[in-house]
Amino acid sequence: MSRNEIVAVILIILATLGTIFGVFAIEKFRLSKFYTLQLIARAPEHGNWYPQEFTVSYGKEVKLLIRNIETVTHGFAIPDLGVAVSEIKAGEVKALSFRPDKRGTFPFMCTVWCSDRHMEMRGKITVE
Ligand SMILES: [Cu+2]
Repeated sequence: MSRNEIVAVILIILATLGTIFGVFAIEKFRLSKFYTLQLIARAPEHGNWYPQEFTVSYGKEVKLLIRNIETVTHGFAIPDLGVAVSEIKAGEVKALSFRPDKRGTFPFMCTVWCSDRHMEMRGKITVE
């Protein structure tokens, strides 16, 4: 390969990496601007909720984006705060918002029987 060809290859690699990182950066910015948090829904044997614990502010609107990256349906509920999404189908993304009116740490959980370990598909939300 000539020197020019090597330079060309390096430039192509840099342009490709730049595009990939750029897309991720935009996605991250978009999420942080419009949503408080992105929650990934997975059965316990595949990683469980991610994050499994998170903190939000009392009285301030919380916008959640729940992403079910699996091939089974999940549900979502925070009973103490009166929040529930009955079904998040495989591959589906659901947005919801609520205003926490209680301080403390509360459990959230999956509400659809999704695996043998469904009962372990739980997490904790803290309102402070
Ligand atoms: Cu589930």
